[in-house]
Amino acid sequence: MPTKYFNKEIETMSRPEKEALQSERLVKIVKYVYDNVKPYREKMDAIKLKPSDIKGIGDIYKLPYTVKKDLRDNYPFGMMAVKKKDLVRLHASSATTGKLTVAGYTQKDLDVWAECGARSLVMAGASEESIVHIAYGYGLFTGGLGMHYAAEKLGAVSVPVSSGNTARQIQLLQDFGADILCCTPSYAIYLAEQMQLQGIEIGKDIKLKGGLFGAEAWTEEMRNEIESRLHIKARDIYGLSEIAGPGVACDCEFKTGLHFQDDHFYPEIIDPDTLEPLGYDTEGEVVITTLTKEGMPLIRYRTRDIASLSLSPCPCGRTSVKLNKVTGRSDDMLIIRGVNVFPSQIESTLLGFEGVEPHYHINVDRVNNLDTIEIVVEISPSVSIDEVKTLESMKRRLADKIASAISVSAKITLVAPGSVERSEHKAKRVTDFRKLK
Ligand code: DLL
Repeated sequence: MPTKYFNKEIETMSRPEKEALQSERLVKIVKYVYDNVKPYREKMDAIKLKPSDIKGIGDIYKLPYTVKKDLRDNYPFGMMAVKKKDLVRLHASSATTGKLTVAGYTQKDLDVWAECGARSLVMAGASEESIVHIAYGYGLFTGGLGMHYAAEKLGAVSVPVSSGNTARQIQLLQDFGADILCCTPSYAIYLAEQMQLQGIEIGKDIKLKGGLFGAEAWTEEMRNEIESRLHIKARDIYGLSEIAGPGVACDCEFKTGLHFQDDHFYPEIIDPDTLEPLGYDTEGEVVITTLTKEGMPLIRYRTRDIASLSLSPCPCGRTSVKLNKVTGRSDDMLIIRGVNVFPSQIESTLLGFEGVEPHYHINVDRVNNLDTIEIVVEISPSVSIDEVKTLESMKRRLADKIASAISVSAKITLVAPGSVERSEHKAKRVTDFRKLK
């Protein structure tokens, strides 16, 4: 069957044409951020770089990097290039401190994002005939609304179920007969398991054909599991709220890497320690420049994701640069059931909680295909380890506090003073038992 595209002209554009387009857009966006975003003007002035020094995509390395701290220091609106009246939506994700990382979008930004999502849906086999079951969370997280508008842009039917309530998800999948599923890969496996437990005949009662899975790192083995359990083709979709949600890159049926929507988002790979740009096929930190964004354009944004880029041709005919599966992060951010969690958020909650000490260890695991997080924390010497009632109440209150800080429920294990291993060097606070490589 010939490959289908959402936007054939762009998706199969020759590399020289694409580079000319990227050059033209980079020159424009650099002038735009210099004129409209004070932190960028300051960064460029500091290194005596004028917008006119950027003559094409080959000059991108001259530009300064942007990091999450820049967003935090300018929270909430200091990085926006437009007035509030021109923004139409805000999204946000966790940051290392209590503050969220905020992203603002204009209507044009949302249109571009929906277009990239629609290109991804087509890669998963969707068409305007499709029913797209969206089990990513709706809200500040970009998963739900991102895929929602993508499905509508394609002209498909979106089913905005959001996350949770698995029994209802399964019921609706049967009743509405969705052919495309969007959720985290771990939830896809969980859904399959629950369907099997209920004796549902996948393939007969469930009509799914394809799915777009992302928001967390996953392996080829996991892809095989999802494909065989749900009888579908599983595609990997990548994105981040600061740039755009799902749809920044996505893989096609040939699985040669995730096609980067590089007419709108320009990727680079750098060495996270020396910050030197690395070439193709070398793993390093993914850095992205938004080429067309109006609301919150970002120049050379350090994503902290570890992956490599490739220019090898894909039999599907798409010509974009490809992102090889993200294998990890260059910071300590954990992704638990698709939710970004920084250990520092847990630490500040523990520090503000009476009766426990800042000696803790975080265990992350995957049980029955769902991520779990356990926080082992020492009680203060003033609390008696024998007072079961007091400990139970502490555990409950702490669990509530942690859940509201990180948006994921955690198991709390209270231990006697002195039992968490001390370190003379950098404390190793997290053990991740999930096998992702
Ligand atoms: O996770 C956007 C998204 C929603 C992508 C739904 C795909 C599907 P954030 O919450 O800002 O946005 O988290 C972004 O999640 O920097 C990666 O570390 C990780 N991530 C996202 N997609 C993938 C993927 C959304 N396909 C952070 N593989 C990113 C590996 C992923 N990691």
